[in-house]
Amino acid sequence: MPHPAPDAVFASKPRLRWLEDDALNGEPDAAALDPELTPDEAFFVRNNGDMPAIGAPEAWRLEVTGEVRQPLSLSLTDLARDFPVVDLSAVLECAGNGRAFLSPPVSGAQWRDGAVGCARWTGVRMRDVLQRAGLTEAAVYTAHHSPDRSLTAPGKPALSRGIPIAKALAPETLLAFAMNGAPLPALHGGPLRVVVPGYPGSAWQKWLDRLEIRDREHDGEKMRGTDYRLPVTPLGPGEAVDPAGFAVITDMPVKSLITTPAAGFTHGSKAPLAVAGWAWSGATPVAGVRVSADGGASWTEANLAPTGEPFAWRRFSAALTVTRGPVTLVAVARDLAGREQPLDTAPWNPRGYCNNLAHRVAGVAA
Ligand SMILES: Nc1nc2c(c(=O)[nH]1)N[C@H]1C(S)=C(S)[C@@H](COP(=O)(O)O)O[C@H]1N2
Ligand SMILES: [Mo]
Repeated sequence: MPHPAPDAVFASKPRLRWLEDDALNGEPDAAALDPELTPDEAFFVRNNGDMPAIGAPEAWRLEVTGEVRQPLSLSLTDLARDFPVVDLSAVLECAGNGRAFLSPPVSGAQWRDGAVGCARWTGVRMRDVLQRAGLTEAAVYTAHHSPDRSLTAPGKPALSRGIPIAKALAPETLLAFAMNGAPLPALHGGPLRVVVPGYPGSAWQKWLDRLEIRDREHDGEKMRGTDYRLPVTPLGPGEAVDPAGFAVITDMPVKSLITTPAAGFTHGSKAPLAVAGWAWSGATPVAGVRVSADGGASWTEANLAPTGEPFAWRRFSAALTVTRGPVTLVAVARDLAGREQPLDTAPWNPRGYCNNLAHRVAGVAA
């Protein structure tokens, strides 16, 4: 596992399991995601390339270029002084979360359930910065640039993604410099990253040093071919892959995670078993969650916390009667459009994105 991170990096993330990968990629167990705001020590890390050398935050500049009337060059102090500073809670999930459960297997980082977290993000609205710069008539898409470099193609950017201009102007899209009330850690893109609630993690560019506005869909690193794209009409394993039939992922599916009890639990009393976790989705809000303690043979509608912030995850909970012996807990969330998590079969696509297969947790009732 030859990633080059110093010991202090690993020490700062005691809850992560590190993936077999040249880049630094780690995820926690589901049980570590039980707090409403995921603590830094349990927040997954996904790097496509190297960890860039970041100098003093005071020296950081954000350039705003491309289809704007007035290019800008802003320090972090300028950002916080010239624009309203806002806070919001939002789920950040890697599009590849759950890839390890696909059958047949798909190459790429073998995430299980943990490439997701919910944090409080503080920053300024991308919209406010773009309004200051003034968009030209031609502006249709953003392009996010950062100094991290590919580990396989020396000198090339590791990742340069973008979003449609309408999402760039949405009130929830931020340029964030703090996470859970602390300065944004370097592992999470400090000193400045993009926050795009509802979009896959790939859109949340870390170490943002240039925000470019383009007159067409961005074609930067990992925006092309099948990268972070889904086939418009479903493709089965072994079917011919034509990237022309793929579209950029701009929404995340409804999903849930059981965070209590932990996998391998023993429930030693006659009392009902307390089951709880989180439900989230992209643009379409969560409508409800049902849970089962017998692997899906019978179901109970869970209590769902009232809608709070639109892109934060919502607590579900239930007290389930269990019979002695092995217990398999299952949770299935659904959204307001009536879409439900698949119960048995992970949705397959050539790159293994957006797997929202129902989460199962096994234990024993003694
Ligand atoms: N500059 C840069 N930004 C990036 C990435 C990257 O490799 N480089 N990875 C993206 C992907 S694929 C994800 S899922 C999220 C992960 O954010 P995290 O490491 O803070 O959890 O960052 C995104 N932003
Ligand atoms: Mo990702």
